[in-house]
Formats: sequence, structure tokens, C-alpha cells
Amino acid sequence: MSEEQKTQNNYSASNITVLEGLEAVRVRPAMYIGDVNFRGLHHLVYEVVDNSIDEALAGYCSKIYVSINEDNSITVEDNGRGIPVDMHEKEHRSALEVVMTVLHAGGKFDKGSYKVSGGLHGVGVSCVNALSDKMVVNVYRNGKIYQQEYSKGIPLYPVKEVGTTDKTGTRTTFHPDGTIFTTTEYDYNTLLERMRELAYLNKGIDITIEDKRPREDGSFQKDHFYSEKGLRDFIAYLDENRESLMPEAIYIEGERNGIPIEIAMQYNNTYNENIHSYVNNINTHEGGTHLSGFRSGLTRTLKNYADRSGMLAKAKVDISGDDFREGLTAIISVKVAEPQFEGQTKTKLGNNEVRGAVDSAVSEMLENYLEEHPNEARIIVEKVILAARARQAARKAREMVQRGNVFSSAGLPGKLADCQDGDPAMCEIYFVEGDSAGGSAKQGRDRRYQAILPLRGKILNVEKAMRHRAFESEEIRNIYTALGVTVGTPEDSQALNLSKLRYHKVIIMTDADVDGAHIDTLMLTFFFRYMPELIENGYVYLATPPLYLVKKGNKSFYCWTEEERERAMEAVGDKGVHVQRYKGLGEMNPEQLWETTMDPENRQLRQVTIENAASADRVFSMLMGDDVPPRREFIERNATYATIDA
Ligand code: 0RA
Repeated sequence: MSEEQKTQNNYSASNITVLEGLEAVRVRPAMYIGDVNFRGLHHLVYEVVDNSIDEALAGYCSKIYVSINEDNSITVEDNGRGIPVDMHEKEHRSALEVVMTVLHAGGKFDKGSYKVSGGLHGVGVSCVNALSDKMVVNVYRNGKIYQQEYSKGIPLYPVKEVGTTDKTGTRTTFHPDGTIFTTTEYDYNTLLERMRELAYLNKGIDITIEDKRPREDGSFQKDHFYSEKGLRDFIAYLDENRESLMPEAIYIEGERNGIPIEIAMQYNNTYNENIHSYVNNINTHEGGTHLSGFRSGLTRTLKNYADRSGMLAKAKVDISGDDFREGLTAIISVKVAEPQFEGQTKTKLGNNEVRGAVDSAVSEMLENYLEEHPNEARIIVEKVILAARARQAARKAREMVQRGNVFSSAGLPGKLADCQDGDPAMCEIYFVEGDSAGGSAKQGRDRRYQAILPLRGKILNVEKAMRHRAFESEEIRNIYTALGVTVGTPEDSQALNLSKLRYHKVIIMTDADVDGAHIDTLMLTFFFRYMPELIENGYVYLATPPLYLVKKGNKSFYCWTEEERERAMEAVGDKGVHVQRYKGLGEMNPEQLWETTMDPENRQLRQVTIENAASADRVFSMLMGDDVPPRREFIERNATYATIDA
């Protein structure tokens, strides 16, 4: 056998194992990327971008470019060293091909350094390749341009040279496989939010994102992110619509026991706690040891300072950990070599060594800060004392909420029309705007598994209210008791106890008009601030009543969009057609309400998800805050979602 033949034989032999690996990804894609829907689709982009972020964190890359192309393919380019292309001794193929086609081969070459970024699943670019019907990689290295193309992860030819260049870097273009994903249309805003977040989390990297699909007016969207001050800039962005108590965020950057730690925190004049934590650039929604280390370090250090200052003794008030976090916006970002993720959504850090590391870093740096900034320190302690006073009032109100639950059905709100089934997984509760629609819903529902709670008018705007005011509100207390949830666990006094949750679908049903949209927003603000666990577990939904009834003779069609109405009119013709525009739920009789909005066979429920908790936080603070101009701008920018009533 000639050398060439040998090489070719080996080439195909190693390809067989590769094929088995890629096939596993294609057979069970959800195991690798979470799901094959919207989330999984966008996850592909994060996976590719993560490799460029790693190259930047290693110090070799300063620019990352991302585009959604006209055919919904994605291009990611960086100016790093370029993926190595030399022959892999054992595999008899180029290193580039190994990286692109072998599962978990990504980190093989960078000995000594560990992969710090890496998506939630950290599956590597070969998974993206396996799930793409087309992928092209160009490497700029050694003065040359190298190229390889793939389909469903299989190389179409060995790596080849296609030109010369004076730059270095890696450019990857992939198109998601439509036979794997339920949708292959990318959402620009979703990617944009993630790129912004990455720029704040990794200061000094220049990130550009561009949408090459023309908008309706023919223009193109392009955004550029670059953060010099990292988490300090992130805090300023999140708190843009809040009033800060200090001119600049408190900032901690350092390393403890080999764990890089970066923290920024700022107090504002609201009553909410907005702490976002990250491990290796992944948002840890469920917190974990880094968050508990931050909390204990913060509490101990501030408490010591407050004690020493004598202000506490004067105020004669008991202080608890929560009081130090009221009106606090903070970002905690750590890099952990071998993170263990736990919890229901695998977003809770389990590594115990991180707790002490973060605690000691926070204590030391915060102590210095307080000594060096006596004015700010006094403002913080005064804020904490106020919070402690309010908390005592809140505890009384909250205990009323919890006591209500102990008496089970006897304690249920009088307005609640409960369902018969005792299995929460089967049960739904509708929060319905207004007593009259509530009445229709009660008559129209399937009482075996659907419960109705009518809401009187608008619930409290919790974005502006202190916690005890929220717990004192009868409407909000009814929501807690109807749901069967309680507040506070031994380890976290604000956590929600879901073990007695009585319904696994919590559905907000309001009119399809401006007031309805306002009530939706108030309810979502409440759930986001007070019951985020409910949203994270996928229990919260918005009902979608139809906008039109198109009727001719004995034929009738419900329409949810303008296009559907136009199509229905074409189906039946213009003559003698009657179009009814539903403005409120009350205009439908119980049967119609059931048919269109409550019957699981026909209804269109929209599940509420949080793609990006930090952005959601900022949007809620803006929508429900005091400043009008940013709110108007946001509504105008997103007006396409709400044109129907305009
Ligand atoms: C390992 C080694 C080297 C570069 C990379 C990985 C690398 C990977 C990716 C993925 C996307 N962009 C990337 N940029 C670089 C280079 C080792 C060397 O030159 O000595």
C-alpha cells in the first residue's frame, strides 16, 4: 500500500467513529443543546461565539463579528490565532477537521489553560456542525486562507488552501438543519441581548452584530458593543432608569484560590433586589455557592461597619441579611475550571470551594471601600436601617399571607372558583380581568381542572412599592393563597416555596386592548419580582383572545391576527360578510370564550419565558418606573407587536 493509500484508509477509518458521534447528536439533539426549538436554535450561535470568547480570554483575540445572513445562516468571525490546521498525528487529518467533527475535541489543543466560557451545555462546535445542513470554516493563519465545508457534520473535502492573507482568525458560517429544528428563523434581538451581555461580562472585547435580512423599510440593523469598565458599565446600563445612591458602582476584581472573581454593586432608591450571577459567562438563574458567598460576605462586612459606626445602636432596630440587599443591583461573575451545575434548570453552581473564595474577596474589598468612602458608607447604612423598619412591617403582612395557606380550602379567597381535580399537574388557574369576564369564564370553563380568579381592576405596581405594601394588598394576598405558595425558606427568606403550588398552568387572561396590556404588564412585573421561580419553571402563560369574528351565513371564523382576518374574508368573499372586532372578553358569551380562549384544543396560550434575566430586569424597571421618555421610546420601538389597536 502506498503512503497515500494508507493515509486515505486511516482517514476513512477515523471517520467512522466520527460519524457515530455526530449521529448520536442528530438522534438526540435535545440532550446536547437543551431543545430543538427557539432556544436550541439560538444556542448554536452562543456555542460558536464562546470559542471566540475563549480565544479572547486567552489574550489572542480582540474583535468578534456576528451576522444573521439573508438565508438565516449565521457567520461568526474573530481575529484570534485561527484554529490550527496542521496534521493530527494519530487521526491523520488536520487539527481543524478534528475540532469541527469530533465531539468534545474543542479544548484538546490549548493545554494548560482551561475553557472558561462555554454554553450551558458546553457541547462544542462539532455539535453545531452536526446539526447544520451546511457549514463552512475559513482559517486565516500562516499567511494563508484554509477552508473546509461540511454537511450535517460530514466534511465534503479535506482542509484545503484557498488563498493568501495577512490577517489571522477564524470565520465560521453555518445554517441550522430544518429537519432537526422546529424553527430556523433567527431573532435579532435575542442574539443582540446576549452579545451585549457578553461584552459587559468580558471587558475589552469588541463585538459587532449585524442583521443582513432587510427590514420592512429596506434598512439593516447593526449594533456594536464594547465595554471598558465591564461590570461597572453593566450596572449603569441595568440601572439606567433607577436613581443610584452612589456616583459609581462599588467594584471588586481579583482572584482567590485560583478563582477569578469580578463583582459590581450599586444601591438605588427602589425596594427590589436585582442580583444577577454568572459562572463562565453563563447566567446562574438559580444562584449557588458564588451567590451565597457574596451574600454572607456582604452581610457580615456591612453589619460590622454599621455596628462600629454606632448608627445601629441609635436606630434601635434589628437588621437581617435581606435589609442589606434592598434596592441593590449587583452582578457577580466568577470563572470556575470545572463547574458543577445543579438544580432544576441546571443553573445553580454547586462547587463548595467557590463560596469561601467569594465571601473572603467581598469582605476584604468591601471593608476597604467603606473605610475609604465614609459618605457612601453612611448612605448605605441609612438605607439599610430604613429597609429593616419596613421589613418588620412586611413580616406581619407576609405572615398573614402564610397563615391563610395553613387552612387550605377554608382559607381560599372567596372570589376563587376552584376546580375539582386534586392533581396540580392537571390543573389551571385563570386570572381574569374584571368581574364580568370572570363570570363568563366561570360559566364557560371545564370545572374539572380549570379554576377562575377574577381580578378587580389593576393590581398594585410592585416595581414602585415596598415589599410590605405588596403583602398588604388584598389582590396580591389572594394570588398567593389561590396558588398555594408561601414565601421564605430557612436558607432564603425571599424564596418561593412551590411544594404546595395548586396549579401548573397559571394563565393571565385580559382584554385585547391597552388596559388589558397594562394589566398583563402589572401581573408579569409581579410574577417576575415576587415569583420568578414560577416563570422559570414554565408555569406562567398569557391567554390570547381572538381579535375578530368573521361571519357569513352559518360559517364563522375566529381570527387572531390581521392577516388571518384578511384570509378569512378571501375564503368567504365580501358579500354579506359580518366582521366583529372583539374589544373585550366581556363581548364573548361563555361558550365563545371557552371555544376560543380556554379550550385546550383551540386556544393559543403564550408561555412566558425569561431569555435574559438582566435585560428583563431593566425592561421592567423602565416600563413600571417614573421616567416617561425611555418608556415611550421602548413602546415605539416595539410598536410592531401592538399595531392592532393603533
Ligand atoms: C486552540 C489553539 C489555537 C487556537 C485555537 C484553539 C482557536 C480556536 C478557535 C475557535 C474559534 N476561534 C478560535 N481561535 C483560536 C492556536 C494555538 C497556536 O497558535 O499555537
